Amino acid sequence: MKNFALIGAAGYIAPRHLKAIKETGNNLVVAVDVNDSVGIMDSHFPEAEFFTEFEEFSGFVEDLKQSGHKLDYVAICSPNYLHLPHMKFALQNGIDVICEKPLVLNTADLDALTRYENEYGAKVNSILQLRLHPSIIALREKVQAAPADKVFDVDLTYLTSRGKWYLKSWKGFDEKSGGVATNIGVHFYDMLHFIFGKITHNEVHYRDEKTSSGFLKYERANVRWFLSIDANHLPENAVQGEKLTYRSIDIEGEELEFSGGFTDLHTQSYERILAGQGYGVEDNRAAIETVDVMRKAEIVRNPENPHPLLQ
Ligand code: NAD
Ligand code: HP7
Repeated sequence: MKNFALIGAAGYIAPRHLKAIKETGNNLVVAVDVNDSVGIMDSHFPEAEFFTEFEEFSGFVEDLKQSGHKLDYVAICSPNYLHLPHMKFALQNGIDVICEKPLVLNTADLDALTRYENEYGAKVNSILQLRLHPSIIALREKVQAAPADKVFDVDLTYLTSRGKWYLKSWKGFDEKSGGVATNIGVHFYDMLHFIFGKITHNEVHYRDEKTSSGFLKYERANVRWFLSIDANHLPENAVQGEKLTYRSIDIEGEELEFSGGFTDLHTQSYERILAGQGYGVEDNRAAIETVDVMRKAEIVRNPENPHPLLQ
């Protein structure tokens, strides 16, 4: 049984980590969050220690280490801009990391992580759950079975509506979340790289606080993409879940809708990590570089390859 700490226990995604720790037969020793709405912990680990001050948390973790009970993993569910310092804290204590996406905001931060891994002998693992989605795996196999010189024409539409709260939270501030293409898009840029190979071209056609669109070339695909958290863009056949989403990949007229099937992917991610097969720093590089470039890119006016929703 492995011993865990959790950073960001009061947030939206933390319950999926609590569930994954429990379902993989492991133990939560301690959690920290600046917000104390963490009653959810009782459903999984009623005995766990909890702190609202990072200093108290870090003292506790260091004491455990000195008493010969070093933690095995620190799971990180804090806001994106805090991933890097929180990962450094774990690595410096020789503890492996399981960190939410985006692993870091800037490409250069990946090199810092590698330095810390080497210096302290601990490993970074990330949550790239779309790589475990059955529809995505099937598509990857289909692409790999096609003639090697086949380049697919792809339209990717990723619509996931959010209320007014989103822009008022840390997610609405570029310096904290990286903006919508980083915070939400990073999943599908990683997925596109996973399916279609190396990225060779990256242009941005539109960018505001709720919506972003552009054109990407990979070894095996040309992709017109459109991402929005604005409900006004949703089509009539959007999937009605807790709210409306529409996640679709159109490959030369054949549509793959992949709005469902997300629920257990965190537990599967943990299973892989615990088996030593986690996605590490370098697995994240392509998508982190993609969003890093997108944040700084000049907008292409009158593009040759606009996504249909932009026309
Ligand atoms: P959230 O705002 O709901 O939760 C973040 C939590 O971190 C909050 O409870 C906040 O109080 C806490 N926090 C802030 N500063 C802290 C600090 N210094 N120390 C300790 N805790 C601190 O956000 P969320 O949606 O849960 O997102 C958390 C992370 O998970 C982000 O990196 C996000 O990108 C990622 N995420 C991933 C998925 C996915 O599909 N894999 C889904 C949602 C969020
Ligand atoms: N929701 C909340 O209640 N709180 C939140 O903070 C977020 C959502 P989905 P996920 O918005 O930051 C996606 O669209 O897939 C509500 C991204 N993941 O299915 O869980 C929401 O309003 C993730 O990287 O959200 O998360 C819905 O009612 C990104 O950080 C419901 O939860 C996150 O949005 C489900 O909404 C975000 C993927 O796209 C795979």
